[in-house]
Amino acid sequence: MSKTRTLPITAARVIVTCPGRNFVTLKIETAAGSYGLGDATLNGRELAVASYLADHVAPSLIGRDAHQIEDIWQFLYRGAYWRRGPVTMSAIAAVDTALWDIKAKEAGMPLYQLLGGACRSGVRVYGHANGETLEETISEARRYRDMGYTAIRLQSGVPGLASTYGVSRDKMFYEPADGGLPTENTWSTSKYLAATPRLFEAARAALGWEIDLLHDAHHRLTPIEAARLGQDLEPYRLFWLEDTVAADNQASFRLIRRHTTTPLAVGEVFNSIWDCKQLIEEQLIDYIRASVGHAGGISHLRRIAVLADLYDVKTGCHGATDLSPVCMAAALHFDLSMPNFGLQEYMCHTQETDAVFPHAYRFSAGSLYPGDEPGLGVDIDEALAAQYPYRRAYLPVNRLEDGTMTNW
Ligand code: CS2
Ligand code: MG
Repeated sequence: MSKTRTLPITAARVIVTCPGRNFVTLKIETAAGSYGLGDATLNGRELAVASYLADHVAPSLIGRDAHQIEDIWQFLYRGAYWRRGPVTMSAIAAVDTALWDIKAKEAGMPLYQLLGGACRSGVRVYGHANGETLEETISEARRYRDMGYTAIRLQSGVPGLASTYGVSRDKMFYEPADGGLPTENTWSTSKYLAATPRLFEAARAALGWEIDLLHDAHHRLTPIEAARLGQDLEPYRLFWLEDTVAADNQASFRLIRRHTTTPLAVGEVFNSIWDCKQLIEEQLIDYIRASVGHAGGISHLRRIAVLADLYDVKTGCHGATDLSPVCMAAALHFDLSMPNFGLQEYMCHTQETDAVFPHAYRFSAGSLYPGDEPGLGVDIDEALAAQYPYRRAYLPVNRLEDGTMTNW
C-alpha cells in the first residue's frame, strides 16, 4: 500500500505587520520547500496570539508531519490544557489553515477541491454601506448596488449620538480599531431603536425589494429589545439581523426567537462549537458567523458547519478588514465547499494590505471567486511586510449616557 511520504515541518514563523492596521500571519515551512499561511489576527490583542504561537506553539511543531492536520489540531487543543478562548483558538486556527494550505499545494489543487469540490460557482458576498445620516447611508447603498453587490449591510449614524458602530469616514474600508488606547463611545439604545426601523423603511422605499439588506446591532441590546427590533424590522424583510445581544447566554435567543421572524445571525466572536451548539440545535439562529480565523481553522469550522446543516442553519462567515486576505482566501475555499453556505461578509482591504498579501481571489457581479491556484491562492510579501512595524491599536469601548459600561 503506497504510504504518503512524511512532510516534516522545519519552521513556523510569526510575521506581524501593520499596512494601515495590524495583521499576524503564521508561515509554516516544510522539508520539501513548501510553505503554508494562516491568519492569526485578533483585533486589539494581536501580540497575545503572536506570542502564543511563537513562544508556545512553534517549538512543538518542528519535526511533526505537516500532513497530519487533524492530529496536530488535537495535539494543540487537548495539549493546551487551558482550552478554548479567542487567543488559543486563533492560534490553532492559524496552524490549521497553514497546514491545509500546504496539503493542497502538495496535492497541486486549490483548497476547495481538497475539501470536496465546489458546491456552487462563486461565493456571494455582502458589502457595507454606511453613513452619518439616513440619506448618506442610502446613497452609499445605491453605490454598492451599482458596484454589483446583491446584498448590502446598512449601518447609519443615530441622531443624538456622536458616533456608533459601523459608520466610518472612509466608505470602502471600515476599521474600528482607532487608537493607542481604547477610545470611549457613548451609546443610547432608545435613540438607536427609534432610528433603525426608519432607516430600513426609507431603504426599502429607495432601493426596492430585489436587494438583500442586512444590519448589525453589534451586541448592544437586551433580549426583549432585540425582540422588539426584530419585530419592527419584519416589514422590511432583512436577510439577517446580526449580533443583537452578547451571546454569552445562548438560551437568551429563545426569547428573541419567540417574538420575531426576522432572521438572526451571530457568532463572529465565537471560537468553538461549544459557543453555538445550543443555538444551532434549538434552531435559535439562522446564520452562524464563526470564522476560519477565530474558530479553530478550517478543520473546526467544518465541524460547526456540519452540525449547523443538520438544523437548517447556514454559514455567514465574518469577513471584516481585521481578518487578513489569508483568512478571506481560506473562507472562500471553505464557503465554496460547504452545502449550507449562506453569505460571506466582504469588507475590502486597502491597496497597501493587498500589496502585502497578494491573492488570487477576485470580486465580480456580487460574488468572490477564490481562483484555482494550488492551496489558498494567497501569499505574503515578507520584505514589504517588514516595512510596516506593529502599531498598538484598540477597539473602542462603549458607555451608556449615564457612564455605565456596556458592549461596544
Ligand atoms: C463587525 C466587525 O464585520 C462585522 O460584522 O462586527 O466590524 C467587528 O466589529 C470587527 O471585526 C471587530 O474587530
Ligand atoms: Mg458583526
